Amino acid sequence: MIDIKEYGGEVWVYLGLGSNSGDSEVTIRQAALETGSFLREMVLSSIYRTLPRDDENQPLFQNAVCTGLTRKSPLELLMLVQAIEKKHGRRRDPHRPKGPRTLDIDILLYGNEIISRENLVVPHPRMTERKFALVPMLELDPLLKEPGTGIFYAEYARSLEAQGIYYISLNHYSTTLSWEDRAEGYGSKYGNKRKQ
Ligand code: PH2
Ligand code: MG
Ligand code: MG
Repeated sequence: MIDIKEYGGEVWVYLGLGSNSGDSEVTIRQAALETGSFLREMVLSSIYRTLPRDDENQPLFQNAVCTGLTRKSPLELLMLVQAIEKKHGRRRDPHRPKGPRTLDIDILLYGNEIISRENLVVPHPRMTERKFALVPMLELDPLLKEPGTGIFYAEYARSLEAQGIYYISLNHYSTTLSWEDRAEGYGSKYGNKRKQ
């Protein structure tokens, strides 16, 4: 099968964006626009509100995924996304590696390549257990498969438990119903707890 995604020496990449400090939505939209300088035909998914994972005692996140075509090498791409993180004032508490951040950009996929270096592992090693990465990514391409295994990412997403992923981009919707109210409709264990 011809992989049109690598046509012309360009590679499709998927970047995960996350923020839970400052004006997260503005930061994510701005950061995605900036990736447009090295991602041709950049497309940004909807932005989702998501319950924090790993380090759970921190504000809600906003997460999205962007994709596009690049000629940059994986390590060049890493440096470019780190420069965007830095530009948005990324500060991290060294004692809380998974704590609050103004902007986190992770390389989820670099074409079909499997990369394992000290500072860069692709596909992102935890993406198959994180709906905050899978759901926005699958919005951009529901048929994406895991490099190497060929397993559909949709299959991983389907088998995961509810993780509190809330769609928020429909602005008219948010004015009539707060996300907390909709969270109850989602049927997650968090809905009622957060209402009081
Ligand atoms: N990032 C983390 C840890 N936990 N939780 C959510 N919901 N979204 C994130 O982007 C996130 C997280 C470490 O990078
Ligand atoms: Mg991350
Ligand atoms: Mg990161």
